[in-house]
Amino acid sequence: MRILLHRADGNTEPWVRDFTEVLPGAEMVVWQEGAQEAPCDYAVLWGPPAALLGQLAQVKAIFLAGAGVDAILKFGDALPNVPIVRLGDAGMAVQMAEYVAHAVLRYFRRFDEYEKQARRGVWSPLALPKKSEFTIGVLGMGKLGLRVIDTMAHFGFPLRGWSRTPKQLAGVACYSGVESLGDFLAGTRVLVCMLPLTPETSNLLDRARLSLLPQGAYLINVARGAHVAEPDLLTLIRSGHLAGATLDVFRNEPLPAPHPFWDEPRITMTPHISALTVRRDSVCQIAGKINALENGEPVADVVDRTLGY
Ligand code: NDP
Ligand code: OXD
Repeated sequence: MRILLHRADGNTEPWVRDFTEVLPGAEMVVWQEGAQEAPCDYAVLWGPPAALLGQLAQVKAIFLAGAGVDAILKFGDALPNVPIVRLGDAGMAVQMAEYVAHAVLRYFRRFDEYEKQARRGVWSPLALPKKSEFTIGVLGMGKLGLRVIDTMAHFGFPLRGWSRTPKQLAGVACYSGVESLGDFLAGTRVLVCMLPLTPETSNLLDRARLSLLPQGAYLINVARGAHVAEPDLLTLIRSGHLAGATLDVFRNEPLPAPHPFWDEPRITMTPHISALTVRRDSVCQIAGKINALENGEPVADVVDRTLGY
């Protein structure tokens, strides 16, 4: 069995090593532009260039070494008509829970303000917001969103979640469909975006939608930069309608040097690290799915190209 491997970061060597250990019968082929390779049975890709698509003609399935699928579905009909399989959790959900819990608690417990006070030598306890009014609203109740909801439930915050299809979850107010988004936002104090990027969710959080959040609301975006209209977010923070944001993802990554976010102290930024790919877990998951496909068995996390996730 031949497996084509590509990673946009070029760090293929440890992946080849892990795949060779986990799937000893497989021959790993690292994609190189211009090289004429014999056909491969499967491909494992992250951020492939268009030039690689020709090498996919005979693959039986494409595996993505990540959870988001926007970077592959953008190739549309140029992709072969084979299953595209993404990572399902594979060690990312717990990281998302850590990241979101940290950001929520920092805002809720006013640690930013204590840090500023400490710099000025000020010793002054601050009042806590009412927890019963501090509702966390999670956009996207999938593999990662559900783990975040479960984690935040332990802290006793009121919780709500928004998804495409209706859900029922004990202790969580569940909303579904675009017609319910206004109500969902109106009662959300901390909005956590954990949606896939699709034609329906692109630019979802624009000025009109963000304005539906109550005064003093806070945004955490760990999904994709294109969910948020960046100038609108900045306007609403500067006007005081929103208290601030923690952003892990941006329209252009790395965030370019002359970008107004760099100068806005109410925006906390991280370089797309909220959930890093855990290589060994990912290799084991993909290898398990390759074995299942070879045995004619179904696999989880197959992307629905029509829905875009
Ligand atoms: P899932 O596919 O498991 O979950 C997606 C959720 O979004 C589902 O609940 C789905 O609804 C909901 N959804 C999709 N479209 C809509 C819509 N139009 N309206 C309302 N809800 C919608 O994805 P994951 O949880 O695994 O991952 C989510 C995203 O997180 C990824 O797509 C990726 O972009 C991002 N990510 C970011 C990382 C980072 O480091 N910053 C790392 C990993 C992922 P339903 O349940 O009804 O289908
Ligand atoms: C992913 C990501 O989608 O790293 O897995 O953003």
